[in-house]
This record gives sequence, structure tokens and C-alpha cells, in this order.
Amino acid sequence: MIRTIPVTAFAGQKPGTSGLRKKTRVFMQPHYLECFVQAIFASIGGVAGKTLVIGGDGRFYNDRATHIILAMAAAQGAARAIIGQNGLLSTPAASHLIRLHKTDGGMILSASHNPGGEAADFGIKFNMPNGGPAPESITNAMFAATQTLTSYDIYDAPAPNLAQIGQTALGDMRIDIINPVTAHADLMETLFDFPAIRAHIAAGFTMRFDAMCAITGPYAVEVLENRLGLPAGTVTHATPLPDFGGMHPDPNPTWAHELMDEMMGQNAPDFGAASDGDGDRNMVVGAGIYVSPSDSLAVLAANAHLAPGYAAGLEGIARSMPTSAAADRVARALNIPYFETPTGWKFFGTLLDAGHATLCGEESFGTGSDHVREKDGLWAVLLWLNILASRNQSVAEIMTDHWQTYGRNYYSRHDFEGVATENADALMAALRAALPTLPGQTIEKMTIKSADDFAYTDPVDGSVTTQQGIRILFADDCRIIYRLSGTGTEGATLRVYLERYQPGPDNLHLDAQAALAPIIAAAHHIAQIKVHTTRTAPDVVT
Ligand code: VG1
Ligand code: CO
Repeated sequence: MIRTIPVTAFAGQKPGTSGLRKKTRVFMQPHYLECFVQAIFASIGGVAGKTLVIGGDGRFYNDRATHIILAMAAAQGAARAIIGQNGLLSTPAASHLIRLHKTDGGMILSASHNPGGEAADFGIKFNMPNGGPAPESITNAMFAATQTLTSYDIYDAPAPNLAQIGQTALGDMRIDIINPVTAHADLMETLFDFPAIRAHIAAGFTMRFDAMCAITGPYAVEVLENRLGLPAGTVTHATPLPDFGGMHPDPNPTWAHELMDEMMGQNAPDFGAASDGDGDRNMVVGAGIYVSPSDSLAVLAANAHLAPGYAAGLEGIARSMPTSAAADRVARALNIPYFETPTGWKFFGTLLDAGHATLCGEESFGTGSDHVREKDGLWAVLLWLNILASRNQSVAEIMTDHWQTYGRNYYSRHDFEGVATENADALMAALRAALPTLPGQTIEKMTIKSADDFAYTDPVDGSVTTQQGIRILFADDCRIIYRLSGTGTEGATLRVYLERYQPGPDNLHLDAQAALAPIIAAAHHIAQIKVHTTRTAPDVVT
């Protein structure tokens, strides 16, 4: 039976950098998730006759939310749902399934790198028929719809069993429950030289993969252990848990400290990697050497041709604005175009669809290519493995060679978390107001060349996005960027991005924080961080 439920619209259902993220208990309020799902349906012209991919990263409320979405889709005439067993899918796997089955889009249940559990975070996002996150035009329409909603329709029937792979139905809607891993693992085999990687492993190459009790566990076990022959147990924290076992599944040196300790220790394996809640981020580490995500993008771009899927070369490289310019240097050397977009994977979609870019990356541990329309953690790890096998060199040797060739973009991001929203807003407003007066000023012996608030005109569809971060550029290729996070669920997070270019051949192996010290001091001074936030040091440094 289909029921129409009258509702009063909720305030604040505004999608951020990547979908709607809130405290899990906010989502668990009666009708809260339903209202947002109804708004998604409204923003895409309804779901009648459509096929959707549905899955999530297994965090608390994933199961309940999946049933709600299925019941609403069935009530509103959807033809078919493709769903990962037990409602599980990584973000890149969902993107791939949308493309593989040419569906009308998909829903991903995740708050990504945010912690999970009843007292932590939950989220939902809609991906388009191209497999990529909904662009701003659609997310704006979603938000508008949340404000005018008066009811939603839902199918009143027992929940289907999602544990059983195979076909079932809800009302007239067909449901295909599939193995969440297989299609994505098969795609990886088409892109990378699995025999070469297998041979490298057989010759003694060792690695550790920390899945942080999140969704990548089953994907990494299938590919790294079952298909590539790394020993069982290579993947740790491999079972997705509703609260991620209390881990914070954000693959950076702070939160992936177990992996970092092992990689910096005496008996470090050759290579280490970790991924986030929904499997789209990656951190890579060599024995004794951390690779910054911006450098990782540049190295992958410079060496991608070693993998069969990219043997023909790259069309172009795209990076988010706060990501370091290391990848630009590679693009110039390869004589291919490069693009600088606002933060968030949704801005890469048009470039990938138009064939302007093959590789994309963000400083926030996200790398991906045109094989899907999301960043893809395991993909990045496999491209690294392919490169390590082809070059038969260590991570440290590859990094040294890269910096000697291109110079080094020293880079770091400092996050100030849990800042009162009004204080963070005041800091940004003061910076914006100061923009005209900054050029020409000398701070820490560095002269400001230009200062602006980053705005982006999409070169493919012409859409304009403004206020994407305060940029301060110094002479000598030094840079500071300030922006507020769009993925948090409590207060505000100020992100300060710091960069300094060192051409080499000297000083290529400094500690990044030491190399950036004057820029860090300037960043505190220019934004008056202590005055606005009372903070003198960041909570997380990557
Ligand atoms: C952060 C990152 C951004 C990334 C986004 C989603 O956004 O900075 O680069 O695309 O998270 O990643 P923000 O607005 O908090 O800076 V994920 O893996 O959390 O979907
Ligand atoms: Co993620």
C-alpha cells in the first residue's frame, strides 16, 4: 500500500561540499531523511520508470536508510533498484555501477571521512547518470525543494531481505541485490598490469593496507589478497563496522596513526595505504616516507603511462584550487592542459565527461581518473603499485627522482576544528574586506603579489561558482589559502593551505613544516587566527 505522509519542511537541509551531512540522530528524527530524499527526487524530475543504484559505507543507520529509500522509490514508480548486498557499496563502486548499468543515477549513504555511529555522523548524496556527484544546479534545486515540501509518498510493506544476492521486488519495483565488490574489482583489472604487480609481490614486495573498519575492507581484500596474492592479513581493520570500530576513518597521518607508526618503524613494509569511510580517499606511505596527496597526484600523473589503462597518455590533469601546483608542473612537461577547480569532486565531472582531463586530484587525499566520476582510493593504491612494479624502485627513490626533475612544492594543510561559526565567519569576512589592501604588503620578508576570493567559471558548461576560498599569492611561488569546510557537522572548521616551491637541486628533503615556517607565521598574522578563534595551533596537520 502507498501512503502519503504530510510533513512540515525541515530547515537547514542544504547539501555541502559532498551531499547532506548531519549528526546521525538528526537523520533519525521522524521524516528527516524522507524529506531530503523527496527533495532529491523532486530535483531530478521524479523517479517514475527510473533505475537507481543504492548503497552506503555500512555506518550506523545505513540499513534503515536503505529501506526507507527503497520504499519511497517503489511508491513513486521507480522501475528498478540495484543495490549492494546488505546495502553496502563504496562511493567509487557506486559510481562505476551507475555507469556500467547506464542507470538514472544513484544514492550513496555516507558521511565519508566523518566518524560513524549513533552519536556520530551520517550523510546522503545523489550521483547523476554520468556516475558523478550532483552539480551545483541540482544541489541548489534540492535545497529549494526541501523548503517547500508538504508530503512524501512511501510504500508500506515489509522490508526486503538485502542479505540474499539475487532478484527480489518491492511492489512493482525490481530489486537486484549484487556482490558490492566484483564489478569494481573487474574494472581495476582492466586498468592495471595485475601480472606485473603479482610478479613484484612474488619477488618479495610487501605492503600494509589499513581499511579503518570502513567500506574498503572487502574491496581491498578481494583485489590485494585474493587477486594479487598479497598474504592474508595484509589488509587490516578489514571488516566494515557501524561505528568503524571507534576509528575515525580519515586517512591522514593523524587518524591513520597505526599505519604511520608501522611505516616509520624498523620493520616497515615497502608500501602502506589507508582509505576513508566510503572508500574514495587514499593515503600512501613508503617505508619511512609520507607522500603528500598533492605530490601523489603529480607522481601518478608523471607515471600513469606505465599502467595499461593510461598507456596512451593523459588528455589533461585537473586539481582543486587548494591542491599544490606540483601536478601543473607535470602537465606542462607533458604538454597537456591543466585545470584548477573549486574544492569538491562535483567540479571535475564536466571536464571528465568532455574528455579534457584524465586524472583529477585534491589535497584532501582524493585522486581519481575518468574510469569513474568519483575519487577512488583503491584505484590510486593500484596505480601506485603498478608504478612501483614497473619502475622496480622504492617510494623514496621515486619521490627523490620526482623532486629532482620538477622541483618540490612543499605543502601542508592546517585545520582548526570546532571553531564557533560566528568567529569563523568573522575571520573570513575580515579577510575578504582586507583583500584590496593586501597586494604589495611584505610579511615575514615575503611580498604579497595578489589576493583574491577564488571564483570559477566551468570551461565546459559556463556555470560560475564564487567565494571558493581566499587566495594570497606571494612572489616566489608561495601561497596561502583560507576556506571553511563544507563537510563538518559541528561548528566550523577553518582550513589553511600552505605552499612553497623549491626548485632544487638543493633543499629538496626538508621537513615540510620547517620549510613552510615563514608561510605558517604569515598565515596566522594575515588572518589574525588567534584573535578570531583563540587558537594558536591547528588540530590536524596534513
Ligand atoms: C572535504 C575536502 C574536499 C573533499 C570533500 C569530500 O571538503 O576538503 O577536498 O572533496 O571533503 O570528501 P571540505 O568542504 O570539508 O573541505 V569525502 O571523502 O569526505 O566525500
Ligand atoms: Co570519502
